[in-house]
Amino acid sequence: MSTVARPAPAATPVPAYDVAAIRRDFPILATRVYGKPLVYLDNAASAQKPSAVIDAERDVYEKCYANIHRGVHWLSVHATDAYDAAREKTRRFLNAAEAREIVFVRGTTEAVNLVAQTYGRTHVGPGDEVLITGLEHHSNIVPWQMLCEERKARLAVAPINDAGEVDVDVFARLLTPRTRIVSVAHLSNALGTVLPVRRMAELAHERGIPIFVDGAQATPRMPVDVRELGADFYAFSSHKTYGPTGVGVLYGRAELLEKMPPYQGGGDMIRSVTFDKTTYNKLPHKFEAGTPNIAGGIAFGAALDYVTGIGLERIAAHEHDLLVDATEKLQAVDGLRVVGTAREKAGVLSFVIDGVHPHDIGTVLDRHGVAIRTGHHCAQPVMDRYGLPATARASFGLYNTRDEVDALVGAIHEAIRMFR
Ligand code: 7TS
Repeated sequence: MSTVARPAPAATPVPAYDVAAIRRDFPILATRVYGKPLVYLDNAASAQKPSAVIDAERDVYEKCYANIHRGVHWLSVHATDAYDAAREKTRRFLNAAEAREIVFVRGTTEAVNLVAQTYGRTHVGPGDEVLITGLEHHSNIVPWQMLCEERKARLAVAPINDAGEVDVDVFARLLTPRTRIVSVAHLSNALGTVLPVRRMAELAHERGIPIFVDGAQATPRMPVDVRELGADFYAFSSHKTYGPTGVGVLYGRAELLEKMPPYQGGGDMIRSVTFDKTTYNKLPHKFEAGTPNIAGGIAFGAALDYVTGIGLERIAAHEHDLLVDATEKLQAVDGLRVVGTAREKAGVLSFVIDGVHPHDIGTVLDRHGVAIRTGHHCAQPVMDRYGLPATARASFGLYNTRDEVDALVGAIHEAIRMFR
């Protein structure tokens, strides 16, 4: 029985999704693993990079590399312009109101820590509550837990049902007069559930509570409009969105960022320094101490150009097609159970097989060139919810094909044959 609805036919014709041409943009996809073509289905962990991104990073070092925001010389001015252009591309990508609302960080993890340590420490006190959900990645649990421990506050958790969905009514009941901030995933990395973030934001805002959205899995797979969603904070990682590692984004509404204390002290985040007193730089620089990942940031801009060039709507439709196809084929495998059957689901497919440990599935699949992730996916509470130590997880990217779904299914049959 399939749990993922087939997409409705598009109202207006769109150009065909040329996955073969897209694949040629990714040099690594030509790799052979143990003599077999690579089938890369670990995109939720990190996505591969198109030549446009690889070339952009090389171009920085070959043509316009210098430190930014400090030089009067030609190279520094050019590097600064390119870095600032990446910030503007990010603003457009999220439909943020202003570029100063885009803070560059190392990744989603750092963005959560930044907000927990700045907004959190100034707003959360003894007896207060931080509300998350039962399907968060560790990076959207532990920073809040650390904050709650320090501030003697309580971490409240909106539970998930058997399908892996958060019941919005239960969520609403957990918003109390003591709730100071809500932090939720947009798309679960362990189950693929898409959360009703817009509705959750409305409910939080009705009570004057801000909402942080962990968009690490969403930005590669669906269009995101932070203003339409009503997100006060939104975080994502370049490396999952086809860009380089070591770059990430924290979007924050200017009004909130203005009032928050800095995160780290150092160069670039200051206006003036004396031994008596330091005043801080304007947004977003107040939150960007030290030399950032300059080349990575510029190449991240190229990654945003790449995915928006294809179109997030079309990427979403393509991955939905793969998810439907894979779900149908996997559910037909004897003894295989899909974990996470939410009505709203995208790009991520977790499963277990009777009598075969997920790690053994992963190892046999690897021998067939099929790369998936096995384990707890840095979401141990999700595994606990289902009473599982681990799952096997296939996660799709914009370059995956139905043939690769078939390779996945074929390799799973091999694993079952070997271990049963
Ligand atoms: N939030 C979610 C929902 C994630 O999936 C991840 C990484 C993070 C936060 C952390 O992102 P980072 O870029 O700061 O590391 N998820 C995974 C995964 O599913 N497999 O490996 C990393």
